Amino acid sequence: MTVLAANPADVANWAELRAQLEAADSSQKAELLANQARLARRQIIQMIDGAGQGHIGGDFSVIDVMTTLFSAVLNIDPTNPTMDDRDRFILSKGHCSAALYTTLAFNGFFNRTELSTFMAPYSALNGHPNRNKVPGVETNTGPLGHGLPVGVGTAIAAKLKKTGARTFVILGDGEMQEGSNWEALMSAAHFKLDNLTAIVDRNRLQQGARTEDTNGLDPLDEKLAAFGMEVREIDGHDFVSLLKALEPSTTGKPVAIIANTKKGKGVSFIEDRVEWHHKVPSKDQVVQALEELS
Ligand SMILES: Cc1ncc(C[n+]2csc(CCOP(=O)(O)OP(=O)(O)O)c2C)c(N)n1
Repeated sequence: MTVLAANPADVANWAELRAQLEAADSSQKAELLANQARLARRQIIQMIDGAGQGHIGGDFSVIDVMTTLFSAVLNIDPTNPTMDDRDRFILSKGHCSAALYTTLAFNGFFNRTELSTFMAPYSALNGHPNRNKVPGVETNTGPLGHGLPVGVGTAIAAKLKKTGARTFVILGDGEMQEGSNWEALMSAAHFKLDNLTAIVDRNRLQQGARTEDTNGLDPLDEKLAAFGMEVREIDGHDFVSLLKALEPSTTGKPVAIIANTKKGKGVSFIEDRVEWHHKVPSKDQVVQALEELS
């Protein structure tokens, strides 16, 4: 098994982008983050092309949220991924591992050259993320409905240890059909976990169909509020809104962000099309997608 380690060049890039973002005004911030997310989408499409498998639709809907978190929000140190007071990030929709690996590598957790091994035999970069193989992965995910319960645990632990650490969990909207999420939300509200932010990637598609046609969630805002969340609903591709929504709770309640996104965002023929949940682009489509993302 490969042991993945921080790469100094990527750590330097991460630190430089962080410094630029800190000095930037809000429109410059959005521009810097958009560029980073564009590069991530290019990387993801090349990984899926190389592996011949992956979940491009959900990777592209969520990559703007993840880019914002890792580049601008999370208290992390890629050279010390188990730092005690780090913020915890959990990608509960673990099938979007290409987006997670790209984000971790771009932010210095391991060498980005490893990304070309995505889903190859003996690679650490499995289809679903494994915390024992990949630095920065807090918990194994893939079976839907487990990330938020773990996030409730890390948020409670941070309270007990008084570290001030925040926990962020990204869930798919189809994933919200798993009852375990609603049990976790009840606990989050009960324990007043204002250090927990649950982000629903509301792309309105799941595997094989539209979410509202399968097992509808609307009115999701009202349901989350009824479960005791401070609800923030935003355009999940708008970096200014994302930065604002990712700020700490103002009410003492856990935060739930409904990030309205498009599955496949960024490439015209992939956007909002159900078949691109895990369809693999042809060689011509890879060229076209890279052109659109250039
Ligand atoms: C418990 C469980 N059931 C089924 C699956 C198979 N599965 C993988 S992705 C997916 C659809 C998820 O939809 P959503 O949460 O909306 O993710 P997104 O559309 O953002 O990719 C399903 C059913 C799984 N990974 N885990």
